[in-house]
Amino acid sequence: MKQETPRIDSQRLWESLEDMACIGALPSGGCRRLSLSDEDQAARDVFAEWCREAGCEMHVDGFGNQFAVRTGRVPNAPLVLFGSHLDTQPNGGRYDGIYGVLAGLELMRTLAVNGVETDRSLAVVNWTNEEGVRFSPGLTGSKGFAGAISEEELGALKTPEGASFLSELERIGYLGRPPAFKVASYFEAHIEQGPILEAAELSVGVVNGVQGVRWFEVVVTGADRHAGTTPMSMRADSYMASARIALAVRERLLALTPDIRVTIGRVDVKPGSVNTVPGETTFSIDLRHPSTEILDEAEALIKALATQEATAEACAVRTVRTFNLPPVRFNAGCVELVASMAQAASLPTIEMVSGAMHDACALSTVAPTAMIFTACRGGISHSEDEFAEPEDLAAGCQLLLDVVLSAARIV
Ligand code: HGY
Ligand code: MN
Ligand code: MN
Repeated sequence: MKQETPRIDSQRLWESLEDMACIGALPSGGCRRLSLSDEDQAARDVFAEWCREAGCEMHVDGFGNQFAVRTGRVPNAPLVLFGSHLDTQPNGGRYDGIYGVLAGLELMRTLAVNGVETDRSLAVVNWTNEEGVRFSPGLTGSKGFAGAISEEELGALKTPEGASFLSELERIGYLGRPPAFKVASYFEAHIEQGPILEAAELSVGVVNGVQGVRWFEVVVTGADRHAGTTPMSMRADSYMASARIALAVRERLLALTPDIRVTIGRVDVKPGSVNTVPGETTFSIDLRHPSTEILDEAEALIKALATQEATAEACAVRTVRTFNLPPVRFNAGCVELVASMAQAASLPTIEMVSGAMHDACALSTVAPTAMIFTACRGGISHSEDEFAEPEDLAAGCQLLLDVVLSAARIV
């Protein structure tokens, strides 16, 4: 007789999200838990305690990734892994990443309460430094787990103030060792962080891939000069050159294709004095699109425009690509499993490509992977205004449970 799939407890999930949001809480309702900060450590400690209470065994690997393992009937078989990240943006929301981790915990709690056994072992994971705010670029834990970070890259990973990733891991007590398990498949539940599901009045989406992401660092060099005595025609103003580059890049990339995404999120103007023409300006560019050809064309345009506009301001410029995540296609079998379990639950969905990058991108290089999206209000994320309806989060969590139970069967 087919065992009824147990139902998750929506209220318990919501309360966990609310309790977790108290750690690193900001005055306007968001969260700040930068990777490996004291707030991140506190969130990790709470997560580990909740997982132990749910009957899981905790493991930490050499990148600080936390794994809560629920042993199955066939403990040596590759396990089913699911989760996301607890670190946030500086003015982050309550759900980006956090929902995927706590939906995984709710799944473990539901199985424990109902005494459900699985063939394969299960594990919920909190990946380290998904956001890449303190330690750039992001996806550190998941890429490290996937073997995509060299010893050299790991050793060089530091905050702008010079704190090293490994020393910070040690400081918060989360420097572990490689786990012994293998992964059969990975599933990540995450808020969409975009407007598509809400506009379609859908609770959940089936994610079949992620658009490509490239980060650049642009350093514009002019000359420090007196703000009062230096005629405008005699300046090499690195900030003005940067502003010209920014506007030219946005205009020309939008002309290339309207669905490009280009963002300048960090600008550093030196010497940063009110009455000195800035001799050096450094800024970041975050470029995204589902097509590699478009990304290549856009990258060439960025470099050409940087030179053109800097030269027009008598400045020099250096544009370096610091991160490259090629477009990702998830495993067709996993995508089909998510879609079929949604259909079996009479849950209307659409298939979609993620605009945001996720730890699932790294996992997809080492295990069959797919994602589940839930709607979020106005598609707002990386903002304290981020919000998601409990019903949508519950629908996504129940779908994750149905998918994981199916993937955990050894037939
Ligand atoms: O940048 C991203 O897309 C992710 O939300 N960190
Ligand atoms: Mn995220
Ligand atoms: Mn994010």
